[in-house]
Amino acid sequence: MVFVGPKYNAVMWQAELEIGIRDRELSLVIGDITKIPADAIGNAANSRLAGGGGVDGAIHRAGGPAIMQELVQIRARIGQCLAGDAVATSAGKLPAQWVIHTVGPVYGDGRRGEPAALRSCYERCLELSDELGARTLTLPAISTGVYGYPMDLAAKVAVGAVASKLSGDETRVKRVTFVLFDDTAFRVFAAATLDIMPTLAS
Ligand code: AR6
Repeated sequence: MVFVGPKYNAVMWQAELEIGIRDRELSLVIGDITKIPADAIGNAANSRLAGGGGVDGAIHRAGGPAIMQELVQIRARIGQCLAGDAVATSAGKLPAQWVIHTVGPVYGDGRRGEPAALRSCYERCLELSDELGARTLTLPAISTGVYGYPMDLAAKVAVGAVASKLSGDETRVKRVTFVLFDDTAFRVFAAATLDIMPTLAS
């Protein structure tokens, strides 16, 4: 499928969607985030930065113990990482230079600040990427697993936050890729992306 309009263009294959925003790119793929090379990889962590299951477990398993050693030092310094914030470590054996560990909100009823905290996760990942000098960033669907954020609501927040950063003047990140774990998540994120495209700067 090819979409072309005065303000945007996009190409969608069966399991990949790319859209251009200014001279940058936002893309979606289905896959395992630990296998896809990028300058920085986003991780859906917990506030104790203690590792866990889901994408966090996969990142620590694939990256090796160096990542946790750095997190222990960060924890000693800052105590905990609050929902909506993020910290960065090196990436161990992952095909990346850095892992950006962000803490998504646990979803309650959606009226306890969850959307703002989730949006902040993505914004902080972009901001830390800029501080580190990362030009490419992969991101999972934060909070949509153990933390229970409904995928359709999370997709709107995630895509909106990242597209808005890529539309702005501040970031030097060139490509952000959402790595979705299955076909359903991909379709939901693709729908959210296509929904906001008409509002984006070319
Ligand atoms: N690559 C890409 N996406 C993945 C992968 C992977 N390898 N593995 C899972 N996902 P979750 P959360 C998807 O539970 O909801 C941990 O224990 C998954 O299908 O990993 O933010 C932490 O330590 C889902 O769509 O993160 C925290 O305690 C998405 O990643 C807690 O879970 C996020 O699911 C964080 O919960």
